[in-house]
Amino acid sequence: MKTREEIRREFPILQQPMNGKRLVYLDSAATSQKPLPVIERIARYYSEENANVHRGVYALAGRATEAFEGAREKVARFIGASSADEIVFTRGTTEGINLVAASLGRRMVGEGDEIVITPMEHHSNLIPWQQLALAKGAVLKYLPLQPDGTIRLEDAEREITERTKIVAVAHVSNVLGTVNPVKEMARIAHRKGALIVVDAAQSVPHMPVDVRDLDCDFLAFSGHKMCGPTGIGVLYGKREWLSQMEPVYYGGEMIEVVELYRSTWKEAPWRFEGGTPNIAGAVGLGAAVDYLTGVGMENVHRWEQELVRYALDRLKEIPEIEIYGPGAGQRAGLVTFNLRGVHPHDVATVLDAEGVAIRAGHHCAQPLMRWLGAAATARASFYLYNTEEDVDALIDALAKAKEFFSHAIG
Ligand code: C6P
Repeated sequence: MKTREEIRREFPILQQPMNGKRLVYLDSAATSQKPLPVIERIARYYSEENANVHRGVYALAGRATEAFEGAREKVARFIGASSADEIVFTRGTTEGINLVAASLGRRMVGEGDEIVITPMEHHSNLIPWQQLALAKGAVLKYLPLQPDGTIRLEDAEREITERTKIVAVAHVSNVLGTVNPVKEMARIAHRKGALIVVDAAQSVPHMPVDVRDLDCDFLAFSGHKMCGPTGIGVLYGKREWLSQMEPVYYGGEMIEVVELYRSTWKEAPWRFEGGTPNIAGAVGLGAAVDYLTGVGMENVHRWEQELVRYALDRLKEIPEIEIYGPGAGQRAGLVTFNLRGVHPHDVATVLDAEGVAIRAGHHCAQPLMRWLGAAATARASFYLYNTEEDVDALIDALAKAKEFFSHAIG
């Protein structure tokens, strides 16, 4: 097994100093850094394989198609899908969820039907359902949040009813770090005749995820948060759903026969991939999957759990810090917090001067910010290349911020 330092060395960007300090990158929930094998694979694609896919009859086009479809198979294996046909390449989580809402959602949700979500959803898994409910006269229901930022299955049992058509939930909250019981929620949804859409943007990169074990109907995630490039993501969908869904984007690549006044579509997943896809992105994502599989997702998860426990412990050394979200047992590898009396942007600016990169803002979860009673928060998020030394650097920098803003903290 590779050591933490060996892994860190595989990420070229982390080798450079930042503001004269060792770069401590604690914003992987926003986007992860990329290891050399992924960067090299994308370069090799453009150096040796680049052509458009699915249409060329020449050898180079065959190579590009093989690389592209090979990546689809890698992704399918990575998340335990039954077959590569259940993997739709998208631009990212946002596009995947919008696709389900715009295609299946528009068809199956009617007036008075219910869509059940939670207040901890990222805007990407909130607005598509909100707008669908508005367009259809459907009821958007929110499961209540407990004070520690978790949801209870008994509430799901009560709120998901025979009128519920869709349950949409984050596997892991990007703000609270809460790991939601999606497997149990899938069981409840199915028992009531609803389907479940899982926003896995913050889970697939960090823990083993098996879609057949979860028994979710759809699951969306982004390549750029899991060591892959930006602009590529995945929508997993059970074949029984994908095969009956209408396309959302019309154009090249997705058709079977086009006549003057009607057209027919390719099978899923290609019918959802209108236009030239992000071929290099998919190939890079395939390389990211290989890389993470090489490290082992169990190892990634275990390491992040250790780091987050360590961070939660050390943050207690600064009593002026308020931490949001559940305890270490039900929390993924991120910590959201505020330094009392100080705007998180100011905290992040002081940390930046120390080479520590964290995110500050509303994290695309404005309803959740209102629930927390905070205009914004700071967030440190961990990945496989972070070390305890990084957490120590965070704590040291926070101690400096506390010192610097002591007048405001009082
Ligand atoms: N969250 C964060 O810093 P895209 O932008 O489509 O790759 O992913 C959207 C998305 C959806 N769901 C969850 C739970 C997410 O965390 C994100 C992205 C980033 O928290 C950017 S706001």
